[in-house]
Amino acid sequence: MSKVSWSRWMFFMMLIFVLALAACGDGDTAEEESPEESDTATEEESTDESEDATEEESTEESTEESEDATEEESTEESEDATEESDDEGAEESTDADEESESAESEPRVTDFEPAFPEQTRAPEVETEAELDVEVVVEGLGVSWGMEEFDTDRILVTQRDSAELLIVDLEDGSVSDPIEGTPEVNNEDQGGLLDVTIAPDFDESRLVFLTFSEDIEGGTVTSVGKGALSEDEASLEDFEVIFQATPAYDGTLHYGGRIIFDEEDNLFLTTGERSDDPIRERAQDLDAYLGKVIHITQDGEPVDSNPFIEDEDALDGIYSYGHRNIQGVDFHPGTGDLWIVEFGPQAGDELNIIEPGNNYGWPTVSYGIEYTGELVNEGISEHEEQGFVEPRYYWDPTSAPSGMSFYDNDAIPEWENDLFIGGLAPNYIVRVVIEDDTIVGEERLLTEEGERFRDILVTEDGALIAATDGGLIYQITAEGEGTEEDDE
Ligand SMILES: [Ca+2]
Repeated sequence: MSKVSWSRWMFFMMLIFVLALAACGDGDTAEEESPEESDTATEEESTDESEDATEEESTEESTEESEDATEEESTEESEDATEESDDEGAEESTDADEESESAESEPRVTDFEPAFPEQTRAPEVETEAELDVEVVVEGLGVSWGMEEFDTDRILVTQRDSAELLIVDLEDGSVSDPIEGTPEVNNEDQGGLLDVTIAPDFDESRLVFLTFSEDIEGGTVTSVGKGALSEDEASLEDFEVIFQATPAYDGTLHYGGRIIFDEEDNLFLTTGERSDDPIRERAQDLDAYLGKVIHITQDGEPVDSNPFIEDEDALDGIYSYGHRNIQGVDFHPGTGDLWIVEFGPQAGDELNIIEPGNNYGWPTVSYGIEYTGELVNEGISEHEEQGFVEPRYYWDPTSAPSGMSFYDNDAIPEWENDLFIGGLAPNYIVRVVIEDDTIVGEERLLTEEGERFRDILVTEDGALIAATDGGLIYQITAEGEGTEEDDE
């Protein structure tokens, strides 16, 4: 061995030694720092983006920007987390394995333990049927609510312009705005919200709308009704039948979904108006904020409501302790009323609604504040504190919006599954339920990059999804929609 090659050999040996030292150091640091790191990341994400980002869309631009930021950061986080857990040995890699089976691949935002194993991160499932995904309409605004009132023809609300439109799913045509709709406050999350039709629509022609309304003292979530004229050009004799008081000087968390029950009464969902301390009113029975409300078609409390005998409580209240309920539907198998409510940072909840129950917000939550601070004192357990446990929660957020059970057999494997629009992350969530337990989760249309605002299942079994970007998607089993063209 020559002198030159000997010194080269020594040099490489030294290099390897130094690198090995550096690697050990990294490993230790990573292990110690990982909790802190994730806290910091959480705080960073939340402070600026939080409210603007995931949920509160003050302006379209800032929303898009901050969502992108959130996505980028969380992708980086998850890569870091994966690397760390590779280095860290047995305990961590078990966690990683568990997570890889779930539809959720991003790391948790919180350290909370679920009350039961199936309460979060259900195993990933995959639709076997080949699907046709078609954009039927484009160029609309934020389409907040939809209702099929005639075969393949749907009423669609435009949140910001407060227009009510008729969309024909067969030819993609869009009507002129229907006259006679209410004045709304369309700042931030406000505007024309949900739409449904009376069970006797064929005779009464009654259309029910929810919207955010300016009244003395601020804004409220309101319900009104009017009759669709025979020529479908106007809503006649529109009148407000219910206002979810008290008014509040804010423009966030209106809730606003409505659905008819089998007795032809309405369930209305509200929000707790977001800010601290007004949000505390979700726990109060003398306020309609953060509630499920049960009213007749004239806006009167339903006789059987749980607090009708309680002199200190509002008679329309059906359940309470909710944050911002953005989706509602009846389970086709059990007949139970399910809702999805938007959590703070993580902690979005799927709940089964029973009369008189308290769902815990803002006393308990599986999420944390957008600032990264704990909610209340950071109590996640609901049942131990006397509240109803959510059937399921998301951590990190699925940013849930409108939802619909698949009450149809056109795609047999979807029967009785629940579909929920995701705003940020942008996808449709499919939830598989057995005996009120979530046993599977799937994310659909993840590549579209659209914020999915509402979901509708047509009589024919098409899954319709409306987006904030002005699109309406129609999803069918392959061949269903275009059978004649194909053969
Ligand atoms: Ca809760």
